[in-house]
Amino acid sequence: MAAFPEISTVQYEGPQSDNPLAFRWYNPDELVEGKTMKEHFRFSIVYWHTFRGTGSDPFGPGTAVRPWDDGSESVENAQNRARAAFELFEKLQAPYYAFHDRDVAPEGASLAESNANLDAVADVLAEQQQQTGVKLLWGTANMFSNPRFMHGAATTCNADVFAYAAAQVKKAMEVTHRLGGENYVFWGGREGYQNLYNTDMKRELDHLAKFFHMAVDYAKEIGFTGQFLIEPKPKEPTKHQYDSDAAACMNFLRAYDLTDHFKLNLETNHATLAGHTMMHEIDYAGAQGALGSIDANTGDMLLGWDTDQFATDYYLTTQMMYYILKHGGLGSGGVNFDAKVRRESFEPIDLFYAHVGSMDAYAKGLKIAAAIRADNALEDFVSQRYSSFDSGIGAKIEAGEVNFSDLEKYMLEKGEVTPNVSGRQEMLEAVVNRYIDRV
Ligand code: XLS
Ligand code: NI
Ligand code: NI
Repeated sequence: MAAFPEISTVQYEGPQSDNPLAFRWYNPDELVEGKTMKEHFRFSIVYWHTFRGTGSDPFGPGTAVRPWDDGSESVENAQNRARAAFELFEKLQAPYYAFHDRDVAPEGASLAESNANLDAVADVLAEQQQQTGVKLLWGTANMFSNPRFMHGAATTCNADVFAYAAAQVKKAMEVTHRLGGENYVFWGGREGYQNLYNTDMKRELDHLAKFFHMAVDYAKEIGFTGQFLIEPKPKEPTKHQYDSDAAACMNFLRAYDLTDHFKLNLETNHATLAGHTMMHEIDYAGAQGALGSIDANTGDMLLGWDTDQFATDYYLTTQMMYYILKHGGLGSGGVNFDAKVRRESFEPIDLFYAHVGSMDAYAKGLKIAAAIRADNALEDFVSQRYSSFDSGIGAKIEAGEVNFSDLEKYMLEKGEVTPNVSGRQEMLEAVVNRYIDRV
């Protein structure tokens, strides 16, 4: 029985369409900078919000109506849910999906039972992937919901919990590998602390690095060649998360000799929680050769938490796509909708409106970004702005040919600096508007 009987596969109808269940901008086969939109985005739907989210909040229970789900924690219900999920992935023309182990299959009374449940649901996932051609962007392990992880997983104070987490990741990696997952993600749900009085931060960071090295070793052992990704987030649920932003992650990876094995999975709402723009995070990761994938969502600037909303703002999607293009794209990553419908949007069809609207916003953002790039409308300005480093003393500084004494001598002779060039921020902001108008 179909889970979404009233919905047929969403099609591209073009910008003039008034149909909220049609794409106006996302045209999978359309070429942008020599690649199809499908290849640029590698859109992915998340299992947790879309199929396990109920709309509950601290003030009330779930509101979501999900007729295909009997609400039980049985393996059978999990398998039926998987079938409904693939129907949605297919109808949205999403080529990928992503899951946590505990979203797809119920946790059992023991580790052995949980593993068996996961295998039983993975059978259906494999069968559905086969039938629909939808692929796994990444898998991950939920090591933050169960009370055993209250002090963290790899950064816990309890060695048994560390061992449990290792066993859980081992299994999640095996299932991800079995399903052909192209990446494996670590988001450190409770890898952080609430209060330093009770915390040995150095020891926790050392343990986290040990854990990641064990994951790298195990990938080799089983022949998993997918990309490992760390997902930065500065807070929530803990007050201080260790993987707070792209820069902190890179510093950690470098300090513990892990940069060859990990890239970053950047999330828009996490960037804003860290006090950054998403384009900042993308450009920083890209500059470090570590742009892996993105969790596409947005926060609400009037609320201070991870609201995980679907992004529809063209400025945001333009900025993101501009810097993704600048760094050569997302490689084995994708645009993964780590986003949930609002509690009031409780009907199944809202899941479609949400994804269609945001896929379109990214598609339009891509086209705007490509148009800006085609004219070098920002790039020319930026290279001109730094042109004093192209020749003369600037070129010598970049080439490492001069030291402090040389520069002192140069300046004593010259006496004063050549006047600065204007930053022209206001003009450039209007330039971006011009391209938003035109596309
Ligand atoms: C939570 C994270 C989480 C990860 C996967 O804020 O975004 O959903 O993406 O564990
Ligand atoms: Ni995320
Ligand atoms: Ni998040």
